[in-house]
Amino acid sequence: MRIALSIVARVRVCGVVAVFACLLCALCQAGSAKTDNLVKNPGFEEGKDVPVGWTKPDNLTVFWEAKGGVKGNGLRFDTDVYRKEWEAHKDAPDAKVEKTETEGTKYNTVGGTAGVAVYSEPIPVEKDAWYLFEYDVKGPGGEPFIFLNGYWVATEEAVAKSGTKIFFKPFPNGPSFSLVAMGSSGEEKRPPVVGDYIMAFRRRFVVKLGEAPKSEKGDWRRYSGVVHFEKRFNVELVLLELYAYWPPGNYFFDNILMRKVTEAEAQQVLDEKKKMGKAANCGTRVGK
Ligand SMILES: [Ca+2]
Repeated sequence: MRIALSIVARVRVCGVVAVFACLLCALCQAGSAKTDNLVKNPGFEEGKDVPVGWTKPDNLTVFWEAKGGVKGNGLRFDTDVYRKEWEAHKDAPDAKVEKTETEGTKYNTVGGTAGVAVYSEPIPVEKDAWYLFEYDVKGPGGEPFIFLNGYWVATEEAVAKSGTKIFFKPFPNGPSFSLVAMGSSGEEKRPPVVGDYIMAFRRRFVVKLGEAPKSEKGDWRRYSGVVHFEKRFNVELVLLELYAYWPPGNYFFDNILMRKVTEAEAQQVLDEKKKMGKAANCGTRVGK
């Protein structure tokens, strides 16, 4: 509401200036206001040994790197690691490990199988609200993405009706969240208990790096998209899942944004993407 009001105020102040341009400028300013971003530590700058607000890097496939971002720190995903080595490392995550250089088809790498994922801390959302998502990503090609996983909390009634599900704990001592498939780490198959989070919504925000112009290969790109949590999904909170897989290589993430917007603002983003057509698939080049 605060954003909507501020836009109205700015439009009024702008007076004779074209209302549309004014609205855009208000949107930009709203987007840069730190407090609007619901993502904790969105640029990976905070933390001592691990980045605050994100699952712990395993230092084999996920690295928290100084200068790994568009600005300052970022996350680097190395999907060019043999799956076997990754599996072994999951059982002893604190042991130091050096990857073996891979060769051949690379279908037996993490990039060719499970992929690499990092999760945000749970972010509460409002029902029937619209949200804007943006992030920066860089990589050798392929289609890295952010999964938006929406959940509701299991009540006694829901537990009684529910069958066995796959659960995992992204953060030690935190609640369990259901998954659609095995694949990350520490999953268990069991019936839900009260307080578990049950997945009710899943949306991918993909950047098709392979479709970027050749002259821009390897550059950072920024994705923008919107989502509407319709009441029927009953989403109470979301986990953002940063994900990369094929082709095997190094992918980088930075500047993750999630912020509540009005339906009109969301529509503006959708219209802009429609205008861009297929070019929107690979996001926009950062700094352009
Ligand atoms: Ca950063």
